[in-house]
Amino acid sequence: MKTYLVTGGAGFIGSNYIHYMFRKYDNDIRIINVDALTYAGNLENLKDLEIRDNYIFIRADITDKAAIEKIFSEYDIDRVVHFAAESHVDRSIKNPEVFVRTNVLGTAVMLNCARAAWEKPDGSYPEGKKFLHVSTDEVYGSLPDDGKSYFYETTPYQPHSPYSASKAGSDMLVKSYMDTYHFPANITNTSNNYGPYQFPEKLIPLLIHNALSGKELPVYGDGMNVRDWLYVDDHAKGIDMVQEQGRLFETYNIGGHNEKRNIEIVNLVIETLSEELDDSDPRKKNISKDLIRYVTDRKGHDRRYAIAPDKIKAEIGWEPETTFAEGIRKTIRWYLSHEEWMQHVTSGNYQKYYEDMYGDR
Ligand code: NAD
Ligand code: TDX
Repeated sequence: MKTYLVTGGAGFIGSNYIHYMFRKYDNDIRIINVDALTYAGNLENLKDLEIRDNYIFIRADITDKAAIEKIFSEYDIDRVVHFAAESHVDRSIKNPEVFVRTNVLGTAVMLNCARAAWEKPDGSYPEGKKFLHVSTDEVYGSLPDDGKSYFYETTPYQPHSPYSASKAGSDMLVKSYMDTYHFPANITNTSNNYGPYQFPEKLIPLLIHNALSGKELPVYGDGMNVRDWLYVDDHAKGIDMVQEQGRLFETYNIGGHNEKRNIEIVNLVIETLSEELDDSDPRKKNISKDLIRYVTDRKGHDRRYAIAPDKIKAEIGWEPETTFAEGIRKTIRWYLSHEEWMQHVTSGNYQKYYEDMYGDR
């Protein structure tokens, strides 16, 4: 039985990945989820897994070297899947330091502890020990709005936001461990994910939450920025396939040629929500394009992201399975049937966050 150490497993992608892995491997794996439970970490996402003997949650900060060392000494870890990060670009513009701390220092601690636990005296590593670093396409910077240029694994790094700069720093550290210590790792750079359990600071759940509450839908700038959307389960599958079938030391871009302008997303969310709500639902009458409000643009707003997933397709055979029309409907249905989840995450501090972020836009 393989033992996985998953960092950031209480967040959006991490929790979807853990669910995916138990659906796929059931009792053939053990997962240790290490998460500091910041505002973005939510154990409600994993509630149904608590009865499992092969699921362990440990609350720890990845920058806490002693805590991470202890986990490696107590468990014989085969796989690390490293999600834990500060992940929201707007927050990074307001408060960059915490991004450097968690994303750069935290990754250094994870790498160091894994290396200390795994490396043999001759500098080699036991068969089967693998570290996968989950990163973003934002490290590559912004593409021209031409609909035909793409991010490849060989595209030079040109991050613009403090978030993407900190992720680029973490990627470079992983690369340095591979080059210097022959450390057994992979990096995945992925486009915008969407799906269940995403915190409503990110575009799609924010739109769903605001529309259902009859609140304005803030669109940054001209709404024509392009993002390349990937359903989170397809990402989870890609991560597992890279770790099991990919070549060690390689980077793989994960994305599915699903480019949309932000305003298209806004319109699609409005249309799909209207279709999904019963005519008798009082929220339905508020949901219309009248809610759209163009607001001050994000500073340094990258114009276009688009991944070329050629390498992962050719080498590993991964392709996304969920079309955007299908994925957005599934996502909206999930939020409509998890109103309590949304209420819990939007009470308290979320109100203050929203006021700070959008109050003066
Ligand atoms: P998220 O913000 O939803 O979750 C992050 C998780 O990390 C939370 O559970 C949080 O509690 C935990 N965490 C934060 N700081 C920590 C610390 N110091 N120690 C331990 N745990 C800590 O993020 P997400 O959207 O699920 O993203 C996961 C990873 O995927 C990140 O590395 C992100 O850069 C990357 N990524 C995200 C997207 C996306 O569209 N969301 C796309 C590409 C890559
Ligand atoms: O209120 C909003 N209005 C708006 O127009 C918000 C929150 C966003 N936007 C725009 C900004 C972006 O062009 O929508 C687009 C998507 O924004 P986010 O959901 O904040 O995602 P993005 O900045 O593209 O970054 C996401 O994808 C890459 C994740 O948050 C990152 O963690 C990941 O690395």
